[in-house]
Amino acid sequence: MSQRSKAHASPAIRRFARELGVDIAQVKGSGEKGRVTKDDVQNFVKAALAQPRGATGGSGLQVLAMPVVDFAQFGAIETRPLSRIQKLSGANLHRNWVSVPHVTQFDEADITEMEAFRKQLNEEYAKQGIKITPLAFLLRAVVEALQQFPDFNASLDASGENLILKKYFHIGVAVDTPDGLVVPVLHDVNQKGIVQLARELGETSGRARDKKLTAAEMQGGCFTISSLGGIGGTAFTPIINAPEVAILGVSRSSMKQVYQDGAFVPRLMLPLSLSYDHRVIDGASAARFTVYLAQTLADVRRLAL
Ligand code: CAO
Repeated sequence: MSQRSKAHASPAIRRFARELGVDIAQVKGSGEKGRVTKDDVQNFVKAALAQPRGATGGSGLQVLAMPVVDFAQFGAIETRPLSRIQKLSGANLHRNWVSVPHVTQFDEADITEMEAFRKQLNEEYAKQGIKITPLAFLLRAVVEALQQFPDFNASLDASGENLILKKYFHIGVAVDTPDGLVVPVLHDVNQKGIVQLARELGETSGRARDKKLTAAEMQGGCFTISSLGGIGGTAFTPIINAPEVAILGVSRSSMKQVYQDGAFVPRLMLPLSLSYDHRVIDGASAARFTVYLAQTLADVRRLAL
């Protein structure tokens, strides 16, 4: 006799259990002669949901439940709700972190010449109120690299079996605002020069901080740049803005002794941290991408080509 037929339950209760994905044979009946009632099925589901998940295999992500701690027992506390942006971006970041196999490739670009040129441009355009930061150069250089390595300008389709290669170059830029992180998208970066990009960057990040971005301004990105260079740090591991397949983290440039032509020379080095989706991009491609990007930044004349 099968387990299923052993359980005493009416057809309606069996159907109810089936709808909830409950194996009725596992439910202990509290009714007459051990009959399974609706309450028994509901209690079974409640108990299953309340159970801490162990590493029991299966396809789902099964982790221990987070302990509930009364922090007040250890000292004074204050409770502050997360902002709307934090809740929204937190859910996306969590999904991306657990569902995309991330690897981060680190490199450094020699931006000594680029900085000299940037400072010169900055002086020239200050009168027009345009501030040219390294990010404007990075946007252009990233597009050069995306054109050279099209797999980075792509997304997996819903089946996960095809790569959709994009022929447009819209780049998201992570902007830190008092309410949390937002990622406006600069469109058609391949068609814009450094000065125009600097202007757009200033306007867009200002609008982001004033909470004036529209939903459309945050859509359509192919690749994201997260620059913490204005703040500090030497490297970090950014989370991919899926379904994009890579993100570039930029840290603060610093003067370093670099061995060149038989001597140590002081050079301004910019740290790059490229996180990529290892289902789509392999390590060798990521290393080639960052090497190419660093070469492009080292010789910004290439951007004019
Ligand atoms: N190395 C050294 N200096 C740098 C630099 C770098 N990599 N990048 C920027 N700077 C300098 C700029 O030149 C500027 O210098 P001056 O004030 O002397 O001219 C200063 O740092 C401040 O730059 P900025 O931050 O105003 O401008 P930006 O174009 O570099 O960045 C923006 C704009 C909007 C991206 C930035 O303000 C921001 O919000 N960054 C945070 C992004 C973030 O939070 N990422 C994390 C995501 S993961 O959680």
